[in-house]
Amino acid sequence: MLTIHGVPLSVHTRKAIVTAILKKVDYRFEVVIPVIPGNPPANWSTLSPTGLIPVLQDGDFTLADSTAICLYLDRKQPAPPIFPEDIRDYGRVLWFDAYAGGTIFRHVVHPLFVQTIVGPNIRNVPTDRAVIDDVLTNVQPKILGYLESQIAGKYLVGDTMTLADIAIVSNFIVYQYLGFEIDASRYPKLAGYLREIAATAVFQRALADERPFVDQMGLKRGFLSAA
Ligand SMILES: N[C@@H](CCC(=O)N[C@@H](CS)C(=O)NCC(=O)O)C(=O)O
Repeated sequence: MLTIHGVPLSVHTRKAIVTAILKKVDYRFEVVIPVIPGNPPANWSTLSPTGLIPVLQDGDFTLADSTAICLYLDRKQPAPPIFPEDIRDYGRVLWFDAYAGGTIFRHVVHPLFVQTIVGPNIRNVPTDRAVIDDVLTNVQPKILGYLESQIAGKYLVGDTMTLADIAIVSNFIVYQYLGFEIDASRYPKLAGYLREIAATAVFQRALADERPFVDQMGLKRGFLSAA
């Protein structure tokens, strides 16, 4: 059986978990919380050269990157695929995955997470409201506007769930856990898309499994009742 190390509510860990659930790959979960000093196991730097989560172990084989893990799972259990056949759609899925990690996470979700959770609750550093305001006012509108322009159906690319949906929606789950909301009057397609993907059976199963962590951390789950 595979082992996924990470925190179920982390953006990148959820990518691995949702992909495993979608493909009905059996896995066990090991909780590793890198932001809590002393939490990672002694061999963590061997498992994760960057120190980040998630990490996948399949027997004596180890992978430490969510996209690498999802691609590995896609080969290990090809059905259902998380990449479309069409070459351009394939390229677009890779693009959205890169955009999710390199832009949405890096410039929106990560700074909001650090300012609302890691700083005040773990590192004893007060929230810097100016950072949050800058993300919401100057950074986020371009990203949300772009996504709004890309949504034409239930899924971002093609007519089945792909890594694009898994990666993008995973970011906005955390965004909403933190109490931030997508303005549905300004971004109606994006708001509807996020609701629909969160309501799929695979996401519902992943979200149910992470609920104890969400409750323990006092995060917001109200947005999921609409899903
Ligand atoms: N490119 C990596 C990014 C992983 C990443 O940023 N993980 C975050 C959690 S979502 C993490 O480990 N943060 C802990 C830290 O920054 O110390 C991937 O896709 O797996």
